[in-house]
Amino acid sequence: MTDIRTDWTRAEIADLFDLPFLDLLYEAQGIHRRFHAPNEVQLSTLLSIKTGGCPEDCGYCSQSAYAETGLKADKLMDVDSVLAAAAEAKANGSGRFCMGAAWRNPKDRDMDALCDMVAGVKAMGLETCMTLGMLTRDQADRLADAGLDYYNHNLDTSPEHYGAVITTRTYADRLDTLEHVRASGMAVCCGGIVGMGESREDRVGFLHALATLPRHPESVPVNALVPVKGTVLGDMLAGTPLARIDEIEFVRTVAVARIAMPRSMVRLSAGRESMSESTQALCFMAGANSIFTGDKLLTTGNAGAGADAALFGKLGLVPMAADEPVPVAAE
Ligand code: SAM
Ligand code: DTB
Ligand code: SF4
Repeated sequence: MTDIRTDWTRAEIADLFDLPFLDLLYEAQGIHRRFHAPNEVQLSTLLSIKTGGCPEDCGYCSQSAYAETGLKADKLMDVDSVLAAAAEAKANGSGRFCMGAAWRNPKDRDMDALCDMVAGVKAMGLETCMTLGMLTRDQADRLADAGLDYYNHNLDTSPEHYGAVITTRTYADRLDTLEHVRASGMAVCCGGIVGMGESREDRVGFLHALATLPRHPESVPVNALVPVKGTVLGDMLAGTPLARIDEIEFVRTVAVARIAMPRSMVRLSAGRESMSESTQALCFMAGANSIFTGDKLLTTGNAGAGADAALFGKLGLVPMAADEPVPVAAE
């Protein structure tokens, strides 16, 4: 059996989820140690370069025009302000700068500014990542040529649960964008959200969809829903037992992602601010080896540098060197 498999069956993924918790963690940690430095964690910093007023109806998102979150819709930031934020992220020890825009897709008229941002951030010695919605092949090529290392585009959940969360773009649309990103030679960052009221079977389907892509994403963000008041999901789940994902189930999801996609970086993403140190430590044990740093994600809060430094100190974790080559999976 080769180590990296893209032929996982749903039953195999479901069986991993069903393992006794300690067996699951033991297996995930063993795989983690074969493929990754056990105590190194990659650090990424997010910046919302275009906030709010998004035409998509993603039920979790504070930036959707369908949400009543009172968030002001901004225009695309200017290049210099983005570069100033990137310089600050670098000074704070981050290795990757991820720029997010609340768009269905970038307009061609935005491409010059976006490429300037990528080239400028890259010139600082940071890895570059963008998440701008759907991309055409031409747009992906332009961003890749400008020096974009990673493109983030999430599948978000299982194909079955997807329609309960988003109706304005399809799963197939997302797969098309991922194909364009791959074809342009960039590394793929693709994951999703747990805690949206989905079932265990949906979490199985979500990881199955990721682990059976033609090539595993180099980066797999696992977000725990940050329930935002005024969003469909934030309001629907408020006050219900589903309002927050069970933390053991969250750790299981991280562990199964690690086992199914051994080489990928698994990022403990949104939702960390409200997670105990012990749960985060279990996530690292389960194979998470990347986080977002800083006190803000795109629009919501994040753990912050002080809390992270304290946690890393307690656990003996160290930031991953930022100068390792971007690991685009070779066939
Ligand atoms: N507009 C672009 C897109 O959706 O492709 C990029 C930005 S979007 C905010 C990136 C990802 O953030 C989403 O796919 C979703 O997985 C995650 N996300 C957004 N809001 C979230 C929330 N409230 N809690 C957890 N994750 C969230
Ligand atoms: C991802 O999967 N998580 C990040 C990143 N990709 C762009 C975004 C999390 C956003 C959390 C909600 C917010 O701050 O608005
Ligand atoms: Fe728009 Fe992205 Fe938010 Fe969906 S997740 S509403 S596409 S910003």
